[in-house]
Amino acid sequence: MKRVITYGTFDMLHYGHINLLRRAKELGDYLVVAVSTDEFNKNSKNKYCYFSYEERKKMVEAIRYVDLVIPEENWDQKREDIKKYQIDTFVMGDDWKGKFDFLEDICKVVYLPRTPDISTTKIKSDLNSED
Ligand code: C2G
Repeated sequence: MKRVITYGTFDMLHYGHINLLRRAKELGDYLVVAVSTDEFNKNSKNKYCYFSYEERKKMVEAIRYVDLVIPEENWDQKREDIKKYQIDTFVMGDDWKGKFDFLEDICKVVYLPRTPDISTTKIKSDLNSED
């Protein structure tokens, strides 16, 4: 059983997120997704989410590629998560390329090309410009 993990905010879920999760799942048999909590977003990522952690968790859990959703509460839990969930492959979009290479001593680190022309920020700005 090959186990994969990825991390994200997944606010205003869109097809870029789905593409990432689909490809992450293709790298193994079991996909763990760590969704950032509201506190982590506010205190460390300086991100305001439209949907709460509980709402974002529910949506990610509903995705067919996802087997388990866990909370991402800080930047430093990845190594512990990889050991706890016996992860073989750590996956992120390539906007994070190189940022997690330090995990290569305990698992495979894969950066996947981002889906172009879609982001939560773009959705918000496009909606604002319609007003
Ligand atoms: N993503 C993508 N294509 C897009 C938008 C996002 O492939 N058009 C990917 C990102 O690269 C990331 C995942 O989808 O791997 C989730 O994106 P975000 O919710 O924006 O995640 P982020 O806020 O970058 O949080 O510790 C890591 C952080 O939690 C990542």
